[in-house]
Amino acid sequence: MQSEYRPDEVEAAAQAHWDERRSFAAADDSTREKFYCLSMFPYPSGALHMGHVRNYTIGDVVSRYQRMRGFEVLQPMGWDAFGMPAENAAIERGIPPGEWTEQNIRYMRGQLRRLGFAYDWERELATCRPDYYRWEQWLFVRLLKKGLAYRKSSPVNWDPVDQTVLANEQVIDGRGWRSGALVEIRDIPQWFLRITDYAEELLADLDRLDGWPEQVKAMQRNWIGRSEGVELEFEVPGYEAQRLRVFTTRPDTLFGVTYMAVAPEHALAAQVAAGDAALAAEIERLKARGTAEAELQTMDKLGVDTGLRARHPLSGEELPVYVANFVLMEYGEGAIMAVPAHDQRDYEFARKYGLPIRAVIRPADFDGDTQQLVATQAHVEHGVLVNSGEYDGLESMQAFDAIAGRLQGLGIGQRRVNYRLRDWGVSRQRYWGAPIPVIHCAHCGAVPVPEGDLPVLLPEGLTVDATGSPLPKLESFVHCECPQCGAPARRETDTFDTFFESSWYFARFACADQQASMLDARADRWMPVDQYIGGIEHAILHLLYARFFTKLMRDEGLLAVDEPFTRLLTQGMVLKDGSKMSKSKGNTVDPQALIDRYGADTARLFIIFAAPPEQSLEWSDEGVAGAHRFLKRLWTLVAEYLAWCASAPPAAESWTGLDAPQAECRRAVHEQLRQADYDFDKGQFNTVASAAMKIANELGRLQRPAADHTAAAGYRRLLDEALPALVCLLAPITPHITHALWQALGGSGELLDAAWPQADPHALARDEIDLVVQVNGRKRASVRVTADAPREQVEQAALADDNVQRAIDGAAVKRVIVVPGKLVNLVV
Ligand code: ANZ
Ligand code: ZN
Repeated sequence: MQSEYRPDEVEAAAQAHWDERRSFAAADDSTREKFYCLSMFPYPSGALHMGHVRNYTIGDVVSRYQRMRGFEVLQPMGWDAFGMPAENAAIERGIPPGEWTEQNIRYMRGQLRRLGFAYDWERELATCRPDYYRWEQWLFVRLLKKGLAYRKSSPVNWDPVDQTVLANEQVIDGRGWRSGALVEIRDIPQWFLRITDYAEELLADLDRLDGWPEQVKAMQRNWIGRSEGVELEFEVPGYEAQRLRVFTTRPDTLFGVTYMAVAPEHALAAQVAAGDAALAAEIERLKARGTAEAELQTMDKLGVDTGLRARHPLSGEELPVYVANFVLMEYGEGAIMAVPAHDQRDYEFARKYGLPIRAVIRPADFDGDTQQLVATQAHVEHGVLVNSGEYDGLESMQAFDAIAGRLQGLGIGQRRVNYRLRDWGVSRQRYWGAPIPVIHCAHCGAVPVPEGDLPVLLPEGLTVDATGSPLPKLESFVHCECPQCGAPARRETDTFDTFFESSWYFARFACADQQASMLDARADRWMPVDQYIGGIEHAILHLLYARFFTKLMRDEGLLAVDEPFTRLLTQGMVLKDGSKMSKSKGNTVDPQALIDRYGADTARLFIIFAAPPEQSLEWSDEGVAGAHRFLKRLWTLVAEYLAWCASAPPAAESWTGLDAPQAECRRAVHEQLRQADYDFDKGQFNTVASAAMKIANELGRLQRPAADHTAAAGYRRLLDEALPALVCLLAPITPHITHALWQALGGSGELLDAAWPQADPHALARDEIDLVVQVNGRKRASVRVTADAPREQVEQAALADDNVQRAIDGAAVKRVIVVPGKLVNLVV
């Protein structure tokens, strides 16, 4: 073996070796238990960034480890290849999005290969290819027929200068990112998936995901937002429907209602607008609010009085009815009973428009002036009812039941569960996505494309400009025949939200070559993913949609599992100088430069060693250099040992052939092996790396005897065991150098399939141990005895101690209790 560590040669040789043997092709029919390890696939943006490298290194370490533990491992990789950046690049550079994307895939695939990730490249997929997206078109058609997909009008951001729809992230401070024009909100018909039908199951099944971080489950619960409340009706004379229906989670505050409010899109608003042009204009203005959730929380609460009056169902009081921008049409009933004393939004609105604020809830331990409680803000906590007639003195929860029951009895209220979760709008007015397989016919309406006509191919090679998708302008794409009546018709030109693609790719990897169906039996062999790894930024939408699709596919009979990901690891950020590495901050480190300089193993080792996977990792050039120095030392340790072996005697025949320092060294090695095994199972890969470093240090520190010295045989026995164990321990983290060292050490078979090293309990046993000596239960001394000393010997040693003798003070010892390995208690 070469005396110098040359990473580029070592890494190229290892990779060639694996390629030749198809080492990472997962066998669908293996008799071994399966382990499916998946890292979130990347968007082919151009080049890997450090966050990718971290994500994929963690995934690779898990995969290689599970393989050494005897599993048949599947670790695939692919490309989340539709999306806006490709369109932007096309606009800026005049390259068709498909070309740009494929070019990036080629480069990034090369980078991933260079990093030595154990991917089954035979299953590689790119979501922009028809053999992938055709199946989501197929599924969509099935969902349409089941009523799980539907069309309705919904607001989008409209750029009046570029004449195009903008995504939320393209709206900056209310203006189009490119044109700078004030963005308008327009309602256009769009396609939706009925994820709300699955809200209950999506919520309930979170409780079964023991392998998910609590934080992620909490975010999902919150997003689904189940609330229990009451749906009730207020009489509104003069309103065509006569009754205004609202949803409230706080019927206990019913006597605190001082006004009503409806969304600007509500039928009541439309009615009053129809008869009053000035009012209509104001209501129109109230509609102009962003489609982004965060904005709704912080925006100014604005509204207008409709002139209509509602009647309070219990007190009979008259309440003004407003149109307000903070009431959402999509939630509950699109209308609210406003309780400004106990709801902060209602409070701000009431202050602004001079509406009364009436406290009806007080804290249980409060007997002052309740109106004082709401002098500066709403009092939102539960409490005890006041100013509420016969309900005074009840606790909020009791009052909830009592008032809900009363309303139900009057036939105007109903208990109801509501979800914050909205149906998923999957239409995007963009080019670089999967065409939505629908044809619009003047006679038949929206007709699904017949299964036999799928896929609807996305026309490639089109030039793109800032005016949005070229599809609606492409006559050859748009013009078609109605599949039902044969009349000339128009093809849908919206494409799917790119979350569509990432919602099922994990299942497709099981059978990526299947041309006849979306999934096949292999999906049941591999699913669920045993370990999923990715960024916390996907904690809500991607994971929710993936869970939803899994249930959709199950209900289509395509998949047997209820949940896609058994265990989830969300890796921490990569920081530099304390802040997240990002292009905008200009503090990135290019992984390619790192690999070019030090090789893949150094990059991998640094990333694993520098922090536990879930925590953020602070970049350190010093740390990288340190990782590299360690690998060089490791290489030298093995090279020098092998050179020494050439003239050394055979290894000692048993462990008794080790001298004292050697035996102590062996014990230290095995203690680290035990620790590493424990840590690896808990995902603490950083301490596995440090255990390996400690082992190397122990071995390096030990005196290497001259080949003709009596200690040589013991030394050889020690290193013949310890070096291969060390190599195995590091194999998942630094697979290339360990591959070379394993071969040099004459390891049998492939290192990839070598058994994960286990500590030998015999090696861990200490020769001598310290025992506590108690007299009548009080500690008096500690004595050193051999680990396997018989009882009499332990007794003798205890009695021989001066402190013990003093404590006994000449009394007769009545009883001796020995707890092996721990203590001796003398009872006098
Ligand atoms: C009266 C009330 C009093 C309310 C109070 C809250 C506190 P969650 O918990 O998220 O389900 N609400 C209902 N529909 C709405 C809509 N379309 N747009 C905006 N707000 C709406 O929230 C339910 C509460 O949000 C409901 O209970 C209602 O205000 C409001 F002290 O009714 B509440
Ligand atoms: Zn037709």
